Amino acid sequence: MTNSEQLFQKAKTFIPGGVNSPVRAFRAVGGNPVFIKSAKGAYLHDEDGNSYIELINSWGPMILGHAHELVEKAVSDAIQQGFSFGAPTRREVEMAELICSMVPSVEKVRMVNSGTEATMSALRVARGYTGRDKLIKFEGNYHGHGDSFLIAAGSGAMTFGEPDSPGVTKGVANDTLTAQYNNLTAVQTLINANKGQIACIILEPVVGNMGLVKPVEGFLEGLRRICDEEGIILIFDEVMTGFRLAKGGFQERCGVIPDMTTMGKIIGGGMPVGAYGGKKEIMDMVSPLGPIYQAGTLSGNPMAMAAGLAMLNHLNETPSVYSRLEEIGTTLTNGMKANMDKLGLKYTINHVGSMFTLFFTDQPVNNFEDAKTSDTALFGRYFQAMLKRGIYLAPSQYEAMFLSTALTDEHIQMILEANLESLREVI
Ligand code: KE4
Repeated sequence: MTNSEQLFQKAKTFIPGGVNSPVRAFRAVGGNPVFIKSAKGAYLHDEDGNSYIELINSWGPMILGHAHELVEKAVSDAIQQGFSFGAPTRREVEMAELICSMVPSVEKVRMVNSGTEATMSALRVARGYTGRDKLIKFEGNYHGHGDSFLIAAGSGAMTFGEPDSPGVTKGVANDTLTAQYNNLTAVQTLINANKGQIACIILEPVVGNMGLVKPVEGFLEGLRRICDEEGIILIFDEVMTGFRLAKGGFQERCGVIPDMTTMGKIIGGGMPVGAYGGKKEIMDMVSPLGPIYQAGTLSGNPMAMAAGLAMLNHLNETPSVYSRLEEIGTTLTNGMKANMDKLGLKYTINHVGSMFTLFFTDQPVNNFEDAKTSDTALFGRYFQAMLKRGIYLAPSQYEAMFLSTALTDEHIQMILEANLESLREVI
């Protein structure tokens, strides 16, 4: 047995499924997960001495590559001053001011410890602000594991959602309505059937969690119009896209400004950080200023703030990061298209900036139904073939790849060579 196999065997004795987050168990692609010992730049190094050029970057945070010296220095300096105080600190003020200056929709912001905490809190604030109970989310969008978001679509506008996990109650499911992504008619139908009862609409403005799916022309603008007409809070869940697709998130790129934004991943520079923010009149409802309660022992933790500030300040001051990421994304996806065309394969590649997904389907992918036409068994074989060649992809067809500026032109060529060889092996 390899060291990873031995570790996985032992992990399953003490941790459910042997992992602390389900997707890491490789169940969607088969085989056993490799256990990572260290990472630097564009590489992961596992417990058996194998190295991988990686395209997950901790599911987004490592946009500058692993263990970037800027972040490393910030954390090592911060450690000298103590680890956690549970009291207000200078860095939290600097972080809040920086986020408000970078993200167009954010006038006030509250730090939390994960994307899940951010979306749970934003939902509570939207409900408290509007006095309404229901929310609309979209199939194929993931907003963390809060009960209100673990809801499968109901069969029609009048039928409410169904719990998507044991432990989520019918009562919770009754307040969650689900629509098809990119379908404004479906949204309007739900609103008409639940007039005056909907607190918020929450979505990923570019979806990463069904594989990458882009908003079609007019979709985001339509949601903005509908929310204005109906007094509904529009929440962009930019936990993935925030600070990645532009320094101000996708809202900076598309020009549609939500009422609230949830953030995570990059914001912590690799440390556990989330945040939610939005219009001052909404955020002023949050305790201790307002009546809506939300709290956290480690929120705004000084070491995490140091890591996040180092990363966000660099992104804010270095526009060339985003032009380089666009260049890497375009070169990589064009190269993969050329490889697939050379082999006469049917595929769809959806790409925005430093995020993309290669779908093994012959049709466009604009919603979850489309995504589910993909050949997930073929994706699993492709994933293993790429891993064998030292390329670490997201272990599911329904995830996006996340690029970093640590990828060189040589890395891109190595990935494309592995892509062609792997496709030849598995088709
Ligand atoms: P966390 O609680 O995992 O920090 O964030 C939840 C979350 C919220 N919103 C969006 C748009 C997200 O993508 C996420 C988490 N993303 C997943 C990747 N599909 C994290 C990976 C995992 O679950 O292990």
